[in-house]
Amino acid sequence: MSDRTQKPGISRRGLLGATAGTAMLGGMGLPRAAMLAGTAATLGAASTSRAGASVSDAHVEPGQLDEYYGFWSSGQTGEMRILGIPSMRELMRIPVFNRCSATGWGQTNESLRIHQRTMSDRTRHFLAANGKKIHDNGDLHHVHMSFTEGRYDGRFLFMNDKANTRVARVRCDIMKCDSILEIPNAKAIHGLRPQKWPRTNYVFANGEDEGPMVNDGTILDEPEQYVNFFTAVAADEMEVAWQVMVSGNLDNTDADYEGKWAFSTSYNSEMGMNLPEMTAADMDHVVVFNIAEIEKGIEEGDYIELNGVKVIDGRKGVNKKYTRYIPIPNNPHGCNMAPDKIHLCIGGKLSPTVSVIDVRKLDEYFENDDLDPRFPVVAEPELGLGPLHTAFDGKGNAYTTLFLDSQIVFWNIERAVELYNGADVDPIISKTDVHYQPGHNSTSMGETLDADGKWFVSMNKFSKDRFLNVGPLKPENEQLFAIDGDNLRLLHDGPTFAEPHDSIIVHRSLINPVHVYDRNDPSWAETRAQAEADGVDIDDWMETVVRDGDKVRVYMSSMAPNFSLESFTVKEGDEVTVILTNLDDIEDLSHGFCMGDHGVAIELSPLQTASVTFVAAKPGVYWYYCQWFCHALHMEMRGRMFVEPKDA
Ligand code: CUK
Ligand code: CUA
Ligand code: CA
Repeated sequence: MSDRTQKPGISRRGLLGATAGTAMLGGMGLPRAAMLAGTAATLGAASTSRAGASVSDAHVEPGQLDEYYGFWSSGQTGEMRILGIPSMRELMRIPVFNRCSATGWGQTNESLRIHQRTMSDRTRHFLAANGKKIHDNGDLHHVHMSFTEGRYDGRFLFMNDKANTRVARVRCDIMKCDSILEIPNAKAIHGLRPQKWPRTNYVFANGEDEGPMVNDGTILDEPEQYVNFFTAVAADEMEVAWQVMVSGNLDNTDADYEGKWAFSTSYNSEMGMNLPEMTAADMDHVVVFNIAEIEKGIEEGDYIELNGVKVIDGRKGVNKKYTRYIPIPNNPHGCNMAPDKIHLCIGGKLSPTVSVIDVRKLDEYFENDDLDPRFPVVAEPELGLGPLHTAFDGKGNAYTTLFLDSQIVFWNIERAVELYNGADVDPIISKTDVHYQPGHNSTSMGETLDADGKWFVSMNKFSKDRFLNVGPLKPENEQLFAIDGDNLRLLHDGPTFAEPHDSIIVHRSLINPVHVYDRNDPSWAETRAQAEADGVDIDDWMETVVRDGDKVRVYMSSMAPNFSLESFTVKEGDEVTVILTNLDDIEDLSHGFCMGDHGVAIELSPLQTASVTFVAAKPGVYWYYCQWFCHALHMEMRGRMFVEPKDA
């Protein structure tokens, strides 16, 4: 065993002892100023990379269309966003885990069904105790598209919710969320990636937080009894396929290009419950999941059933055919599979290194128990301070964010392997300042076999002085670069609201959304069934009010600038459901339905049906109106709800 494999990079103590240690510790409990002090040096250099940039490269003239879609997470905002690349224009926000005032997401019956389909009784109970029907927040870190044979197939986007342990799916034809899956057993779904090969049959999802296997209060502060869960979601059905119980926690994940492996980083192999404990070991690990063996284990009954899920025991040393734990320094974070189909890059975070795993060595690694635990590691270049995530250009190069150095390091994978084997080469091609503190980065098509090495986005966590001051809460800053020979040329600063983590850049030829809804869209299938039971045709002009005990269903159509009903009457205390179809089939002619004083507002895009239910709690006259500007007489598109007193 070489020296390197025993003691990779510099030790944690060495790192923390250096000046940069101040910066890293700043992020771990010291005031933020201390952390930012670590990057002051990069401020002076801020303009150098800008000087040579030709802004025209990224300039998309008014009326011209971008060449790429960018699909963006939004962190604690809980939505997904669509940008145009290279213009960096924000094109749309897709509500997913959040409650949206504009579209009624989280309020329409159609969206509530999506939220509630897989909701556990436990969650229902929590929510009811807090006077809610659904979670209306989320923490959406990772958005990734479905693959067929290593290439984006334009069908779905998948995303995680760390806050409430969920996975959601967005249909790319209508760009709306069509499924939200609550993940049992696991806690805090963080890393998420679709299977790349042969297609996205699974979406892999990491539970970040440790807890007792059965979390019913019997076990509390006994971390030695805690476990963690890796989840494979069946992507077509949006159901949990299986889970693997693991040792340590799980952070980021990725999958290979052969459909054989999934990988997850762990920063808490120590199973520590506080910062000193979580950073105690020089080595944490990457868990390698052997997909075929796990599927076989499930088939052969080698699992326990926990909350309706088949769970394989893949804890360290329990059954080595399912999982292997590759030691990696030091609280690793990012986990990115290169489109060369060979190299997996792991960001060392507290270690200044990126560990490179050669997936071709994994068969032998699983078959042979006597190999060095770090046998699959084939390179570990020292790149700079705080390496987090790595993106690729399809030409054998890698681009790693250095959080502490506020830089992107552009390096060559093959040369890093040569260096590891003792050659006298420098894998680093160039370093570029970013502003400031980058987390994720992405390259155009970079996580697919179509990686084209054209555009690069650095998703920076701090913007500080880059924009007009807007008060103590600043936007994030996402910088667009052209990949230009050996350098990155800065073309654009893109301020963005809280707080995208990850993004993908997808060529527009792969995405083909519809312009208006298909009347047979499954989104409102249950609403259609209810209407049929009431003898109403939701494809036609509707002006029917159906009373069903103290439930009232109001069927209405919209066609600019009219609602089909200029008024309707209900009784105090009635539960009112308004079912609307927008019969306008003209592109971009959306209406809305907002019921004043009732907290009710929904979107009705062309040919869409949606419904909303509320209680008419107080007698009186209430105006409803169309809240999406649709016509010269948009203001006049309104009507009255009469709520009669109960005893009238
Ligand atoms: S994580 Cu945020 S910078 Cu949630 Cu992908 Cu690394
Ligand atoms: Cu219809 Cu505004
Ligand atoms: Ca650790």
